[in-house]
Parts: sequence; C-alpha cells; structure tokens
Amino acid sequence: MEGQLPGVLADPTQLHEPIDLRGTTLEVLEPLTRGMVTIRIAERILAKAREDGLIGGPVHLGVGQEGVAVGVSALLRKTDRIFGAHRSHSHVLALGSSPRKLFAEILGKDTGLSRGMGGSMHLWDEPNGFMGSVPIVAGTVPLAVGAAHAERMKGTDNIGVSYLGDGACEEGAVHESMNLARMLNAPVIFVVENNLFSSHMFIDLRQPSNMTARFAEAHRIPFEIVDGNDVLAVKEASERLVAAARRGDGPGFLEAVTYRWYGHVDFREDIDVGVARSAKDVANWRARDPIGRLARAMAAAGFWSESDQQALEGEVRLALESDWEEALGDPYPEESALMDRVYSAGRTRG
Ligand SMILES: Cc1ncc(C[n+]2csc(CCOP(=O)(O)OP(=O)(O)O)c2C)c(N)n1
Repeated sequence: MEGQLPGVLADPTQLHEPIDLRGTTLEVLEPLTRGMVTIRIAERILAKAREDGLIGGPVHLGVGQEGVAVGVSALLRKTDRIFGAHRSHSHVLALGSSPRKLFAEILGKDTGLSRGMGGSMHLWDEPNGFMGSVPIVAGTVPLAVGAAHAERMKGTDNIGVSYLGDGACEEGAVHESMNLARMLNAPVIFVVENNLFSSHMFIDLRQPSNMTARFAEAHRIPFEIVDGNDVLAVKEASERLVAAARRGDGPGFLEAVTYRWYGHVDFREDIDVGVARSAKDVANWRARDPIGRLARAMAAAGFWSESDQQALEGEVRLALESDWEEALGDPYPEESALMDRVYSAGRTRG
C-alpha cells in the first residue's frame, strides 16, 4: 500500500490501447458509451458557450473524466444519495438528469435543476438521487456520510456516494468524515476522481504520495484503485464496493485515476489558472481517452463499427444542441424569487 500509484496508472504514456471488454455484451456497453458521449458533448457545448460569452459564471469542465461517473452510476438507484462539488456536470448527467435542465440551470433560467438559483456549481436533482453540490471543496463530504447513515437508520439498503477530488483530500473534513463513516458503519462510497491536479497545482507538489487510497487504509475502509479512464474497470470495482455497502459492511473508497483535458475552469486547454501544463502530458492523456478506448475495443470485438459510433455521437449531438437552443429561450426567474427560493421565510431568525 505504501508508495505511489502503480506507475502504469499515473504515467500518461501508458494505457492508450483499447480497454479489455472482459466478456461483456453490447447491452452493457451501449449505455456506457452513450452516457460518456452525452457528458462529453454537453460539456463541449458549455465550453463553447462560455467562450462565446453566453454563460455568465464559470464552468468547471470534466472532459476526459467521463468514465468515472458513468461507471459508478451504473450501480446506483434513484433512491441512493449522491453528492458532488464544483465539477459535477458528469455526476448529474450520469444519473440520468435532463441535459436541458442542466443547461437551463447554468444559464440561470427558471427551468433549471435549481430553478436558476444555483448555476453550474450548485446542482440538485433529488428525483435522480443527486442531493447537491457546492463549490466549497469537501463541503458535501460530511453530508454524504450523514445521508448514508440516515438511510441505514431508516432500515433501507440505499447508499451514499461522495464524489471528491485529490485536492479535496487535503481538507480536514474528509478525514473526519471517513473516520466517522467507519465508526458508524455508514454505507457511503467515497469516490476520489484523482485527476492529479488541484486547480493549477500537481499532486507531487502538494502531497508526499500521489495515491489517495492511503487515507482509506488509515481509516480501515476497504478500497479499490482503478484506471478511471476504463469505464468497465470503474463499474466492476463499484459493483464490489456498492454490494458491500448495501449488505451492511459499511463504507468503501474508490480511487479512479483520470485527467481533465481543460484547465481548472472554463474553455482553455492550454492554461491551468495561469500555470501552463505540459502540452505533451495533455496530448498523452488525450490518447488515454475513455470514450475512444472503449469505441476501439467495441470495434475490434465486432460489437460496433466506427460508423455506429459516429451515428450515436451525431444523434446525441443533435438532441443536446436542441436542448441547448431550448434552454437559451427559457425564461429567467422573477427577481423576487430570490427571496423565496434562496432564503426561507419560515427559517429566518429574530
Ligand atoms: C474550502 C475551499 N478551499 C479552496 C477552494 C478553491 N478551489 C476551488 S476548486 C479547487 C481545487 C480542488 O481540486 P480537486 O478536489 O482535486 O478537484 P478538481 O478541481 O481537480 O476536480 C480549489 C483549491 C474552495 N473552493 N474551497
């Protein structure tokens, strides 16, 4: 356990080949492909709109990281309790949220997931299990533990999921949450999307090891470390962790190693909040594309031809472009709604 991530995971010159399909079927692979493609194209639309000045606030894009949310969500139910943070478009979309409502939310429209009051970083979609995201790094991690514990107290086998980053692991609240989850036996899965960066800073400059699963070991929480750009590996590891949490074994921890192609925020790929990343690293990580590696594997296995992949991407793009156009035309909330929706009259003090 001591030491660094297995070299092959953190080395961007590795793992460019098609993923191992492990005897799966097209019925399993098609929704995984569609899920990743939906997230990728939706975020590309957001990147362009931000560049064109159509979106007022910042957007934190996870292009390149789609395999994690899609692999984890394959095991989740609408009654599970899922929490994210500032980079959560993938988390809600992978749960089946409406892209139209996500777009509307980011545009501040009344038809949005949080009725236009939250924007990109305050997402909520309880009907699909998404209980919220906040930009305060690690802010929702304790909430996920509490929600998971509440499900256990109610006698359900629903679980909590807390998506967090390698940077969030530097927050004290994460370690208190993991300790408490273990002590309470809370059925929560901590999913670390280890993209090796915390805004502009590489993990080697911030931590003595690039492997965040060491924190799980410290709290006696079972963990798995996977290639986050291999959606099947993520799904299979999640299967084991989720099954254990549902049957009452307590928390689990998934470290999914991945990379974001854009900078920390918005549409530039060459800038990471002022600090340039190595263009070679970005190019190598692009070659580890979770979508491309799955598509090539499916083509090699005879499940899928290149033109099937293009047809799917075209179909998804058309639907998302129409969602975007509709969201652009949606109404903004009345200004007075701010007082009703953001502040609750019943809960004011004094
Ligand atoms: C408590 C807190 N500290 C600092 C910030 C500024 N901040 C926003 S995102 C971020 C980086 C988080 O990195 P990570 O958790 O690895 O997620 P990633 O951005 O890589 O997806 C930081 C430091 C913040 N929003 N909240």
